[in-house]
Amino acid sequence: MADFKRTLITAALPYANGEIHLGHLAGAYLPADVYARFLRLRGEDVLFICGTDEYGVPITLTAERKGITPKELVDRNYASIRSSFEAFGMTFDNFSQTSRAIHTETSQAFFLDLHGRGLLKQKTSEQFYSPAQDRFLADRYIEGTCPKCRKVGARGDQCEACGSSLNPTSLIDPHSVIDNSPLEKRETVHWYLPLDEWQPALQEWLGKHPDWKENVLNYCNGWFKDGLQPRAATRDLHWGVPVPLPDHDGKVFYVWFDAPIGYISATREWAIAQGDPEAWRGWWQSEDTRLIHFIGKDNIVFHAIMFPGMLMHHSEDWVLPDNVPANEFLNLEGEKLSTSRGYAVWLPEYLDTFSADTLRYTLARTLPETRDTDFSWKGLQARNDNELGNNFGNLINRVLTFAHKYFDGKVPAWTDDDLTDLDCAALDEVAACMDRWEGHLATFEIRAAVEDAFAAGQTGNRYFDESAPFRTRKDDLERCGVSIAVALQILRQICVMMTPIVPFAMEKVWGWLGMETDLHFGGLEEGRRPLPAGRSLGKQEILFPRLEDEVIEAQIERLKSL
Ligand code: B3M
Ligand code: ZN
Repeated sequence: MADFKRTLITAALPYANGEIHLGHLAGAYLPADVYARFLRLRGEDVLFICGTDEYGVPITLTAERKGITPKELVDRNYASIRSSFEAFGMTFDNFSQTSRAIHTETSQAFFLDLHGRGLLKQKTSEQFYSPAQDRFLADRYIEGTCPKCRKVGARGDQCEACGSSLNPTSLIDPHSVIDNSPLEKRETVHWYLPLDEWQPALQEWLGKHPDWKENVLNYCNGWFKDGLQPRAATRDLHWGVPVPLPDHDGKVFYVWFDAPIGYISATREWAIAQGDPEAWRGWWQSEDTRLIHFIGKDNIVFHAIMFPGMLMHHSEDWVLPDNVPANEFLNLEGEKLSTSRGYAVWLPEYLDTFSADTLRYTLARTLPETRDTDFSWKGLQARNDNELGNNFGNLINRVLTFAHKYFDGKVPAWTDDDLTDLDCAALDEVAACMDRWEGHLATFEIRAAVEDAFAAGQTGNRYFDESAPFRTRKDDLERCGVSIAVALQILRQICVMMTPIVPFAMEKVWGWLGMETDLHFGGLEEGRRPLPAGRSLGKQEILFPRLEDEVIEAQIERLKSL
């Protein structure tokens, strides 16, 4: 890997058509946030960018249904998504919207750069148009009579009755699913990204990234094998970034053309807010910047193929993604999530009753890093009670309680010479866990990193039992003090390891340990060093209260009723 000075992290822009659910969190947002927090702990220069993706047909339909404008809808959803992300502990440096002027300007300039150099293909085709609604319709909004089995109600892409896959222009009596209005064929012109022509360059570039996750490389190689097809960059629609060419009223960018450019717009917006409008270039146009896109698997083609192709063929030199650590899907109680039937756990509702840390921990333990995984409420309860509570919470509680009760709430006096084999073995083991933890996070293996932290917690608890300060305090208070000092050092390392996972709780622990460095910026270094004797410790409280069966059962029942 080349040397780099800074890391630009992006998380997929959530579509502003509804709330965030656990599938989104497990796919992109939690891993991105854990990684960003990890790099900041190491003292690295990080910029973490996100925002809502606000254009496209589904948004216009939801807005119509609610009797509001698309802009009103996305502004509402933006505010709600932003606040639940914040309560979940996401640490974006900027969370923007693609409906803002800066994005219109940025994406139009990008389009004009490609278009002005003749790189976009212009093609005329026939598409269905609703005169009543004055709009062109995408295939999935077209219905008609099946030309094969003559049943009514066949979709533009498929007839459910006979199973034939259809082309919308072959439907008899085509009409709009939205309002039943009759449709007519009209000619329309569009611009396409020539991904077919870009394939060799993309393949060569991807060939230089054998280190990417296997699932991501497999998807990409599959598309290459089938041969990339040109992809539309524009649409006939009124809600979107207008195509910046004369005589093209009613044409906007295809949402997947403008959305990735949203990462750039959001970085520009951040730079302006910093009072240094050109600062975005250091993140996008500099050789020593690393770009990492966190996404779910359904977005791979756009981030690993389409957007890099766009960046590569722009006239300026852009940073290309250094990695695209995409996750697979999270299922819910053994079933696929379905937003259309409401089969999901929504973040704002979750946060009404439960803690962000418990969810972050549970998801981090079950992230679909290499294959689809399952979230269950019983699993969450067990992770909270048995792991957060009994392993981490217990260690934190017993060590601090002891220090307050017998050592005046201070780190007991100790020197290196006081350390026994048992002490050294425990410290070495935890240091080894921490090295593994660091290696795992650096390669996006978050589940494994949490296991390392968990193992350190087990080591800490075992050490406490074996060094038995509850016995030595009666006949050898000095030895007892050394054990507590060692246990406190273990605690501090665990606190660092757990910070990206359960940041709300660990911030408290860091305070109780009386740390000097900001835990979130550069705390890793301090966390590795022994705690100075005599430091005053804060009074602890319960960090991970147990979850009652009733509240868990209620959630399970809710899902069953859907
Ligand atoms: N809005 C995610 C989705 O709705 C999509 C991500 C855009 S990232 C540039 O599937
Ligand atoms: Zn049919």
